[in-house]
Amino acid sequence: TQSPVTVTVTGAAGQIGYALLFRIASGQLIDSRTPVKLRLLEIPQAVKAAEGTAMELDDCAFPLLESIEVTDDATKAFDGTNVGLLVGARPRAQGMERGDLLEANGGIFKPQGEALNAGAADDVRVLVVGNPANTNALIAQAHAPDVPAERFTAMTRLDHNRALSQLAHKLGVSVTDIKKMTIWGNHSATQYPDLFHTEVGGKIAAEQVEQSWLADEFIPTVAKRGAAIIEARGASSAASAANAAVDHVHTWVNGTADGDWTSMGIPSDGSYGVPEGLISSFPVTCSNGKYEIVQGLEIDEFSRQRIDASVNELAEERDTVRQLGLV
Ligand code: NAX
Repeated sequence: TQSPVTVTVTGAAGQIGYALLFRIASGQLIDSRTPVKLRLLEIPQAVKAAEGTAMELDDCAFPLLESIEVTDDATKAFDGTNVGLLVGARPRAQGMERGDLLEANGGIFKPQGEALNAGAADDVRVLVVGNPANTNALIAQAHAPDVPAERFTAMTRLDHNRALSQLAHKLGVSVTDIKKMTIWGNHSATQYPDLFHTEVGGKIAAEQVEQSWLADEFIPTVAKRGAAIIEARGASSAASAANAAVDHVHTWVNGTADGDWTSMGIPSDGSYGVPEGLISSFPVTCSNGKYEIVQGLEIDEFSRQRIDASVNELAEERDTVRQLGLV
């Protein structure tokens, strides 16, 4: 039989946690053969709610779910963990400056990085969902010097999936007809969804849409989709975010299809002029449990400006957390 995977979810009592845990427990994160041990990390005030979710997980009698532990202790939560899904974060309160937001999140992601460093399994993979996701991932990574840097990733898969659906609707095709979508940069309003390498029916997507649609509708719709969901639902994206987290880890572990790639926020190796070390979204292929940046793409002036704008924002965030002594 397959040895179990230990999965730690932070912010387990939150709305993404509620949509995510049942997907993981049913075997969708890795595959339908691998048993799962769940660790739910919450702050003390939310432990009771997380225990309620654990009761419901129990009541599903999932064949693959071996155990569930609920804790408010990061050291316990990350001990021996194979997959860390860092969902819990400090939301931006009204009137909060970016520096304050980054500082508040430093108080969460620094100790979680330390706990991962102390106890995580050798093969640990970390996905940061909690915003500002890229820079929170950078903070956690900085406090886990014994974990290879490339194991810290940030989620742009929701943006990627949003871009796939927007393009599919526009062209009247199925999402499965679309290959090689890319999100570049930060998971923020500056992100750049790139259609200049995306293929639909083997032809470049950017050549199948009007330039005005691409620049004035597609890019802003994808970048501002989170706000549109809040406006419509009265609450931020939850099930779609959980779905993207499952997709991200599943692809990382099981690989991308031949002739396709995905988008992941990963530590830059300097490719495409993105300063080394910044956690930025790139086009990546995955195989044998590892990801690799797709190389050799030609970047035109339109794309260059947009990638640079988002990467500059990431560099500013890094400067801010440096000044705060968080990295
Ligand atoms: P909720 O506010 O519903 O849940 C967050 C949970 O995290 C709460 O239960 C809270 O008690 C817990 N928490 C806070 N600090 C913690 C800590 N130190 N340790 C453990 N748990 C802690 O938010 P939810 O809607 O679930 O969203 C979670 C995060 O995902 C937010 O930061 C949100 O901005 C971010 N998102 C990121 C997305 C992405 O694409 N990268 C998209 C969706 C989402 O907006």
